[in-house]
Amino acid sequence: MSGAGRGQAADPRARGLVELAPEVSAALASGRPVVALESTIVTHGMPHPENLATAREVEQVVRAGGAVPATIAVLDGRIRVGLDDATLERLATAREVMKLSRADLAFAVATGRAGATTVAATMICAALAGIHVFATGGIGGVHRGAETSFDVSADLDELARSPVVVVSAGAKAILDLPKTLEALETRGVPVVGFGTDEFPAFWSRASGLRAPLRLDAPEEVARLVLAREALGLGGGMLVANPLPADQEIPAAELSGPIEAALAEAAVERVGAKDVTPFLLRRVVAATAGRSLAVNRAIIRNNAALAARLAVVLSAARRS
Ligand code: PSU
Ligand code: MN
Repeated sequence: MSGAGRGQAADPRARGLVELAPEVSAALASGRPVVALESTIVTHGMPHPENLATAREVEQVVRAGGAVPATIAVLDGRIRVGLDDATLERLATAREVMKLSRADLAFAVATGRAGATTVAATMICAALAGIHVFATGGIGGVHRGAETSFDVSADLDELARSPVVVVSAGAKAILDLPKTLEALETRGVPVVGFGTDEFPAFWSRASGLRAPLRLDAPEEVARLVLAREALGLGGGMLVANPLPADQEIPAAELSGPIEAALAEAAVERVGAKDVTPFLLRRVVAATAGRSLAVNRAIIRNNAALAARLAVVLSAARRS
């Protein structure tokens, strides 16, 4: 375990810039399970008030699974790991919150701007704090048309770099999923279908693509994490966790809304960081909110698995 002291980050250089909530700090100091949670879902991925409700319920799910939740954001010049309810509410209702990745995490710290962490930035902060398991909805990936736009999420490079297990429902069908899997393989990121042979497409269980690896129990995932550590391979991995069949939206029902959203994004010349939030908003509108309800179910489902994994992993490390 990291040996992080009370209120201090695991990496001594980050002291003073990373503030751990007392509960998170105490759990890490005694090797108890902690699950990191991102905040871009809250600020850019969902409308108010569903964003705040989701942020709260996801923390509850982690607690019910026996782990301590640590939602991460940048506020007042510091990386905050573990937010109290008032701070969560502040974030969920704030305007002008930056969407932070590796490129601009330090900018928000240096300027005192409020920032929400994407998968990439959450991985960096979790690793700094000594947290090894992180639950999100879906990771960013290779966008359709990336061969001309070069739009590839920094989440993929971060998965290759920061030693954190990310539990996600695969990646969204708004992306180019075959290219996303290719990019992960090139970067040496293990992609494990959890209880499935197929790589899930976020709202849908089916993508038509095989998950490169498959495991069926949290204990097996923990063994993989420990084997990677023992071999010194570095970097993180992706656990692709599909929704239960009775909760998904079948892929065929989403292709229309997704195509329409992509066409609109092209007409409006949406670019850079705005692409993912724009597409998500358009799909929510085109499905009359159904995709939003399913998005919430996905995050809960991933938080539950992440908690199980964190519990097993912390027990394994202590034995
Ligand atoms: N998937 C979602 N909701 C989101 C995101 C992904 O269901 O809000 C966010 C995550 O924070 C992810 C980011 O890391 O979008 C990827 O953005 P980009 O494509 O700009 O790298
Ligand atoms: Mn991008």
